Amino acid sequence: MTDLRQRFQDADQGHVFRFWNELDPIAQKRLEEQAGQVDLELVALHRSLLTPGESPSAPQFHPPQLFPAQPQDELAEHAGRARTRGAELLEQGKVGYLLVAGGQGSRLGFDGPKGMYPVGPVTDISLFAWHAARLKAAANRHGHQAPWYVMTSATNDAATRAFFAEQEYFGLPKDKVHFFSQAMVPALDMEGRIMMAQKDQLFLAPNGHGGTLHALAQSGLLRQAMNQGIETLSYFQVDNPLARPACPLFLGLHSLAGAGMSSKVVAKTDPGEKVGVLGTADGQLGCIEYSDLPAESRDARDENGDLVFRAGNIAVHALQTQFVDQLTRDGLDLPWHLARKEMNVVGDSGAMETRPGVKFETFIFDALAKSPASVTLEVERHLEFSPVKNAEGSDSPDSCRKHMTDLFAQWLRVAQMPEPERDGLGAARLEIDPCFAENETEFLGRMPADPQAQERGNLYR
Ligand code: UD2
Repeated sequence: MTDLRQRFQDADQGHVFRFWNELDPIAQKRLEEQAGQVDLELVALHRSLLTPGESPSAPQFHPPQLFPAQPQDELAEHAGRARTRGAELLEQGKVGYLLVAGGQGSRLGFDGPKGMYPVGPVTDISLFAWHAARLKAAANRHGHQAPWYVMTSATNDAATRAFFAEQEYFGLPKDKVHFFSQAMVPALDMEGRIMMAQKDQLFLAPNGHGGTLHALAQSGLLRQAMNQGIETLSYFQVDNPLARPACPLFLGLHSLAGAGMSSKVVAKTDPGEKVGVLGTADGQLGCIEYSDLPAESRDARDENGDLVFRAGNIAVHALQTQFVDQLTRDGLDLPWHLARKEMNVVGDSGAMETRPGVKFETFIFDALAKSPASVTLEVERHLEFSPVKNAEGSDSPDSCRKHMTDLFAQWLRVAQMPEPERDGLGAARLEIDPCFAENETEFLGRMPADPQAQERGNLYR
């Protein structure tokens, strides 16, 4: 303890123990354990980032080469080959699924892991259950149940594991679901001092989805996956129930290109939409923050009238296990991003107060710059992207239910089935289990040969 205190003192973080004498032995132990895990060198690095250095000259941005959503001619032929290749990878057990669910979901205002949020318009099943249903559907289709790696963080790990256990792993084999937890890093005040959430607790926050790679390697799961012959990790976010992690086209394109990391994007149609876009900055592929893109680039259109910088990041990636192994072997070096926020912390007097502070995160898409080759596949937004992020408005449960309704209603229309009535927000009690059908073609294929519309209607769930 003396040694620990000394190290904090030397790092100018001794204030962390300022309430020590008020704490009971259990609280003292808790604080000691938490402090013992802090990487003070990293904290010093974070502190140095609070003082902005010389601002680098504005980088040259260029749009990435896109594989189009509607390929023609040779590209259509290539897409055909890619689909076959992707399906082979899935059948041969060379793909593992990687879900990131370590975030705090504070914008949604839901008390619990975001993956527990009910999104099924009829069944109210959770985001986790939706994803699980897709993975089950993929296993049925490709004859192989791939492992599912679920990243949590200290804020939601226990609750996530308990939910999966309580829900019996949503019908997936328990031994195919693996949890691992990302690291937490202390938030700092504007002077670079570690903030306290309680007198016996540091203010810790997950280290960003860039932390996935290191956490996966450290947990031993990366090695395990490689030993099992898994070559590609299909990465997706918990907040998007339309994500399709078992996409033969994407996996196949990625594989045929010999890429280390690839991405799916959707076309941004409104220049003002606040999403990052994929592009190159000084020749390196990455995600350019909305705020970093100069107005003339943001609004620029090509000869077809499409936005030049339209590759909206939906945070769906394919990553080679070999690539992740190489990246993490010598310590992964992703840039740190700073998020300035108002935080509820213990002040010097010991009372709770709201103070400005900074959280530190790395982002997975910064690994794109390190990939020797990469595919950027444009997909249709209404088919693959409707995240649940905010409590209301855009990217909310309401907008997601509406988008799900639009999608499923479209399949009903093509099958000449009656559509259920919509509510004032455009959503309906309409839900199609991914295990029944994941797309329009599959849906039509599953319809009885000679049904009356009414009978078909009975298939609603
Ligand atoms: C992210 C992307 C944005 C766009 C959008 C698509 C960033 C900075 N921006 O925006 O460009 O692609 O997603 O939906 O990523 N997570 C963790 N651990 C963490 C932080 C996040 O697991 O430490 C997970 C989180 O559970 C969620 C996902 O990453 O599934 C996205 O996190 P977010 O909500 O902070 O990202 P957002 O919406 O700002």
